[in-house]
Amino acid sequence: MTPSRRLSRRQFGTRGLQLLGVSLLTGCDALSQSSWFAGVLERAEGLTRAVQRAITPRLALAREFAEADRSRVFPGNGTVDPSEPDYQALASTRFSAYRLEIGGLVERPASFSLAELRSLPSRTQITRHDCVEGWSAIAKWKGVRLAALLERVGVKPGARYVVVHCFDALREGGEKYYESLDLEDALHEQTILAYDMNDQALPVTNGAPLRLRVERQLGYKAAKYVRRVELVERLDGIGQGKGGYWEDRGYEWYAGI
Ligand SMILES: Nc1nc2c(c(=O)[nH]1)N[C@H]1C(S)=C(S)[C@@H](COP(=O)(O)O)O[C@H]1N2
Ligand SMILES: [Mo]
Repeated sequence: MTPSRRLSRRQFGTRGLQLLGVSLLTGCDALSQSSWFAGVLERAEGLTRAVQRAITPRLALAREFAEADRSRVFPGNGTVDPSEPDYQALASTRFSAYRLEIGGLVERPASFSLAELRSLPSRTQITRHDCVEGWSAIAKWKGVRLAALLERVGVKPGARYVVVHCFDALREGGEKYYESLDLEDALHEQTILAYDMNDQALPVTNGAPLRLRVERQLGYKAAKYVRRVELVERLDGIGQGKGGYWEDRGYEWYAGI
């Protein structure tokens, strides 16, 4: 085959994968659980990520909005009230005993109360949340910059991903929600662990007391009910190995918008 024919075939393949990527956005559990579909997603994903990073500068910010753009209603999705007893106990005293743990490949494993988190460098941003199921909503988020936290504990050489472990399981007794970012997204200016939403303490529906905001990716990356942050070299030992609760069920790991 001549090089130019090979190229056009590859371009055709790219189109096809993009179309499949778009079909994922309509969200369908049965489809996303098929292993054939998961394989297609895996191949499409590297492409989405490479394309996004080629066309947007490394540190590009996601769009920020004005106060007036905020949605009057911001839905809750997935878990909206964790039933786990340890979470319920913390919630019953308005999270006064909550501590965020940070461990794994860090120099100084630590834990932080909400007051301590509030005293660290913060960021406030009004951004749009895009859920894979097809809805979007705009809210104002304030939280500690993940970069500031990582600076506190010191990232060990060899650490490549930040894993966020949550309190909730979507089904009773099921696997707990978790998500992961690479260090580039973890250190991004808009990546925060938010404790306020629209100038109020984050409500339980939307992830109290602390949720991730990672604004250049789809909503399922924005883990709610964060319990623990872990620095790791590889993702294959976490959950079922794909780097997130929904990734383990076929969604893309890099969910660039
Ligand atoms: N811990 C946890 N985080 C989660 C989820 C969840 O079920 N549990 N759902 C995800 C999905 S799919 C979306 S769209 C958003 C929903 O956030 P919201 O409830 O604030 O709208 O949270 C994400 N983070
Ligand atoms: Mo979502």
